[in-house]
Amino acid sequence: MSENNTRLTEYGWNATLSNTFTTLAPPDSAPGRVLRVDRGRCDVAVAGGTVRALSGGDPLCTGDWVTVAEIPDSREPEMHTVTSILPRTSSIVRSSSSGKSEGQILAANVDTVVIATASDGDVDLGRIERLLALTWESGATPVVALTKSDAAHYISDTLTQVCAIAPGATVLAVSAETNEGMDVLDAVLDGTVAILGPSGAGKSTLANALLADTTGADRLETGRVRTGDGKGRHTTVTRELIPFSGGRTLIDTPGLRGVGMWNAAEGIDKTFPEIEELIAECRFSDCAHNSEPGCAVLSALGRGDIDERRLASYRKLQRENAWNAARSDARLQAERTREIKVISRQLKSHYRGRDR
Ligand SMILES: Nc1nc2c(ncn2[C@@H]2O[C@H](COP(=O)(O)OP(=O)(O)O)[C@@H](O)[C@H]2O)c(=O)[nH]1
Ligand SMILES: [Mg+2]
Ligand SMILES: [Zn+2]
Repeated sequence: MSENNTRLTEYGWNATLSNTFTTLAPPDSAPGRVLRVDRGRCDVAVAGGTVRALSGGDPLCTGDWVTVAEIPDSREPEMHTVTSILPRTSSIVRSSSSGKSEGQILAANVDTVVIATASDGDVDLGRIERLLALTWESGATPVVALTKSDAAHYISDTLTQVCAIAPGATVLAVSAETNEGMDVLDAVLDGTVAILGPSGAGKSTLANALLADTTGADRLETGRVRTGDGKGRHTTVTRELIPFSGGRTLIDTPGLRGVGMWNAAEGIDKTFPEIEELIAECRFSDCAHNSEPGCAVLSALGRGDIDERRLASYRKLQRENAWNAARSDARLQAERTREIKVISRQLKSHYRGRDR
């Protein structure tokens, strides 16, 4: 690793990335990490500081490792362009609402996802399962944080309930107010950490608490109503990557209103292992678990071995995943048909020109 890349180690630069860079980098480009993306531009941390760059052709997202090159004689001084994206170790993808045939990448190269859920009100188990499926699918490790434990009435019941629906994941009760559970949370966070959850879950407050050692002051705007300047509520609008203690980085995200399943079959299976195991025992390999004879899922349900709510949640995510896959297949098909038409038109005019 070259000496002048030490600043990049704060952002997670390591020997593996260094090797990849040496192998894949276009000439005259430097390595960097995308901190945030806005309107075709991005902020990229490079060895010498942070530069603005044009995003280039492929969709980029916060957390991407890229190569950049300075644009000579650019009207904007020191404007760079992204020349390539290094292979991602993980990517958090949801179905895009924009009607494209691809999913939308929320963040790349994330090691740990904190699923923030406020524990001071009703806990939406289905939403936690949805975010678990998204996280398992991404390749990152999920940690469920039940936030605002200082304001919760039945925190131990909630903990038990959430542990039961999050097999394989760490579940913690935390409070940024009293610091309960914060040291344990800090200890289980590894590498690049993304905090996901609905608006008001306490994501930015949690991020500020984790960053406090590094930045000394609140770095991110939270939903706290500011009394001094009467400016009211401030909420996170962009995804931004910030370095913090132990060579880790943190991505605070805006509240996600919808997180549709996208190519998440494996993630869904990993979220519902008890259902997944049963499916292998169904008599028919294409069993829909509705009324088929020899259905292991239905008999387990009848015996009370699996939870009806879990099964409904599983079905909902499966249906959504299948629907998005079919929709994207249809779009891809339409795009391909369009391309073929264009090509055959070009061929026709080519031959017409030749025959003349
Ligand atoms: N009592 C209590 N309130 C909290 C805690 N963490 C966050 N809050 C409050 O929850 C609201 C939303 O917090 P914020 O971090 O902006 O949520 P975000 O939208 O997920 O980023 C704010 O009013 C916070 O003050 C906590 O640990 N305890
Ligand atoms: Mg926020
Ligand atoms: Zn079945």
